[in-house]
This record gives sequence, C-alpha cells and structure tokens, in this order.
Amino acid sequence: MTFHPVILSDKKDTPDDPEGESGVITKTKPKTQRPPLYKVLILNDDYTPMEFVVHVLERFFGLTHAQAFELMLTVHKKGVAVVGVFSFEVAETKVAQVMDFARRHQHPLQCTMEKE
Ligand code: TYC
Repeated sequence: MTFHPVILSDKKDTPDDPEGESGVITKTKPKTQRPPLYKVLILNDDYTPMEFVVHVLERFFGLTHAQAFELMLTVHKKGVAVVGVFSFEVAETKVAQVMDFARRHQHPLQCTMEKE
C-alpha cells in the first residue's frame, strides 16, 4: 500500500511553518554551513638545513621538537607533507610567515596551501 497525502492547499511548507495549510508535515533540515578548510604543506628541497625546518615547524605550527623532527624527516623522504589544516585566513598567514622567515634566512624552503 502506498500512502498518498491529500494536499488541501498549495501554500508552501517552510521551516517556520512546517505544516503549512496542507495538513502534511514536511521536515526541513537546516543546512549548517561549515567554512572550507585549507591544508598547509611544506615541500622538500636540497638546500634548506634540516634543523631550520624543524625550527619552522616548532615556531609556526606549535609542534614539539620530536613531532617537528619526525615531520621534517617525512618531508625529506617523501617530498611533501601536510603540516596543518586551517581556515583560509590562518593558512594564508602561516604560509606568509614561513615564506618570509625562509627568505630572510636565505633558504629556498617552500610552503603552500590547498583547499581540502
Ligand atoms: N632535504 C633537506 C636536506 O637534506 C632537508 C629538508 C627537509 C628541506 C624538509 C626542506 O621541507 C624540507 N638538508
């Protein structure tokens, strides 16, 4: 048996008035909007000293020395790694801070961001 609701009115149901005048209750799920997240990535190169990368990861990403050393080795071996996931503005700031710090120390370290 299929249930066919009899629509008595074409007044649209809304989240504020889910029953309208039709007598049929329509559930509407309010869509929660989450802001997009961005991965910040560190890239390997042949010249930036390992200790400098470790320092960057501690200083700008709040990692412990052990976490930073492990992540640096991952980048060294695999070429790239995600160092954190942030809102657009925070990711943009981290990338700018790392790129500026590397430039001031004349290291070619590269840091980028991409949408998750
Ligand atoms: N490959 C570099 C070296 O051997 C170390 C390094 C690690 C550089 C991670 C960049 O993101 C990097 N000195």
